[in-house]
Amino acid sequence: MNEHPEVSIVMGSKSDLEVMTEASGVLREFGIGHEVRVISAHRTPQKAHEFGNTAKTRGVKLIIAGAGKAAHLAGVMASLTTLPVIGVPMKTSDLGGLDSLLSTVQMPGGIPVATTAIGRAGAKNAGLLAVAILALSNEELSSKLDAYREVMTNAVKQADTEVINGSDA
Ligand code: RP5
Repeated sequence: MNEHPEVSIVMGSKSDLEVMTEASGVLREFGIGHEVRVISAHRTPQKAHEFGNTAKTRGVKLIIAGAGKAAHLAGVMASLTTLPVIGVPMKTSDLGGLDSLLSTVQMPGGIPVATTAIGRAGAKNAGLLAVAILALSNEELSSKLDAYREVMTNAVKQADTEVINGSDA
């Protein structure tokens, strides 16, 4: 948490928190100041409007919004600010997250939401996408992101070597 966060992570319900910690974990790893809030487009609409309207003046540079079912939070945020908004569709018990995905991704022209995959991978990628956007104007962050990618690439190469050598197969 941070008094002057660069990134806002908002979610429609506390039930989204466990998944959304994937995003905050990435931001923490990269040393990016962020805040985490529960604000619902449907259950607390006034709060959502106030939050979206004031994000830019508070110094926030981008918003990550996670929501499930009729997932309008990211779209509502995007309608209230010109900051980049990354939407994370939550997996749901009824429709598996397809409901959240379509509600988040199918924005009308003019109000963009950069939508990630459903659930945990999407939340993690939202964090990484936020890092990539901030890294455009931050060389140190850009180098950290390169190093992060290299570690991941090496892990896959290592796994390939292990499978080729038959140690795990
Ligand atoms: C959405 O409805 C939330 O983002 C959550 O994913 C879903 C269910 O919310 P709860 O009923 O668990 O609070 O607004």
